[in-house]
Amino acid sequence: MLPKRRRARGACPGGTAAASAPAPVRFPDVVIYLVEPRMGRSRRAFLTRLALSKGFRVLDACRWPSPRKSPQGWGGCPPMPASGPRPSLTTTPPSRAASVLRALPRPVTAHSQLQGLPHFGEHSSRVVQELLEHGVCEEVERVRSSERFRTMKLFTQIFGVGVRTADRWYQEGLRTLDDLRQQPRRLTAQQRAGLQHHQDLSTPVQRPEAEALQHLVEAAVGQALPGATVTLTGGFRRGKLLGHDVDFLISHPKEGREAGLLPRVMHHLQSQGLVLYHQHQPSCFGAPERLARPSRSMDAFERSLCIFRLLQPPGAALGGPAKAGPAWKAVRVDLVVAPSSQFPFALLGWTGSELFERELRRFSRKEKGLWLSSHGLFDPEQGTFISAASEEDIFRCLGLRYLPPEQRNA
Ligand code: DCP
Ligand code: MG
Repeated sequence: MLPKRRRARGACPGGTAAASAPAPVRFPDVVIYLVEPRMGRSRRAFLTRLALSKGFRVLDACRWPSPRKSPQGWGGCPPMPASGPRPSLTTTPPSRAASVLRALPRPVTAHSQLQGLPHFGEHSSRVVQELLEHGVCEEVERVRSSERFRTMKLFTQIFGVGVRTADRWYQEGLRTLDDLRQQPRRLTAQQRAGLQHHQDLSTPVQRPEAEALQHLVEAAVGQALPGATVTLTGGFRRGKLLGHDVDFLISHPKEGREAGLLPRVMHHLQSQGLVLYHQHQPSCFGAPERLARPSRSMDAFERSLCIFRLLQPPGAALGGPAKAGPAWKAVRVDLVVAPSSQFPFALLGWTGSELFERELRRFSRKEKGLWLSSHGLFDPEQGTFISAASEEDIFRCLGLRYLPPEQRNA
């Protein structure tokens, strides 16, 4: 047995057997989950290899996803409006079990399908049973209709409002958007913009809209610096049809050429009247190893958090054909700039999903002793970064089979 760290580095770039091309899928209707929570990595890798070699599909070589943090606990406020394909159970069961449900490839239609799934205790099972039998669960409905849940949900959907701010406002007795509008001085510029365009911003962005925005951003970036690249990331890269915003990663193949690019891009976009609001955040690179720290929740890339004014095609007004609706729609857009050496890590990090990233980083840290972030893969024992030229390379470095973006919708 090699010590943990040598084995981890030995996995790159050749990869382990688990990373080599799997045999053709012979049983497409069968998915194998390795659910033993304390299974060692060698045993899991062995079982994964075995299943793949026999032609089975294995959902994920990582562990089961852990729940999203929610200060409200069971029935707490979802951080983002739900969109995209989901299990047919649309209410919120207890949170660890909810993560498992979200990771299933198919809707749950019978209670027996829960057998053997982790984190399904007596309580979660009862909730699911009630939902399957009656279509509703009394406990879920009680939470969903509670004043606190509804207020937290309303407030956290506003651009620039997180759970802590929403909670503070709730404690102070604020309940409605009008309550907030009456107190503009306590709002940040971002929150004011969020409130101003709240109706549009709480309408999901559709894929054609994301593609139209991609063309606009590409044109502006091309004008500002020929050769610079624009990549659609976030949920739309994972194949989602709807999103709460549109995320782009901007880079240039030659390291350093991206410096100073974003303000020029914003200038081009603004001069065409496409920007309703934007907040520029310069990069905040400190000591390199600090960027890789597992505790870091946010990366240090330069970015612009924007609200775009997206012209709507004729007849596509939100108000419907009978009404003279707005000819444009406000859409949230994030533009993030990454130097080319960090691009594969930034792409992986910004493709998400958030839960997938969290689990991948946890796997990297716990199983490989390496710190993964949107900036790189850091070996804390050696004090060095492990370079990678692509997302595939990063998966190989971690000894994992490559998962295309569409399979990262945890
Ligand atoms: N991300 C990040 N740092 C941030 C914001 C996001 O690393 N400050 C990552 C986490 C997400 C991905 O980027 O996985 C995209 O973030 P979004 O919040 O836009 O989430 P999605 O695009 O996955 O979903 P949605 O459809 O709601 O936009
Ligand atoms: Mg997004």
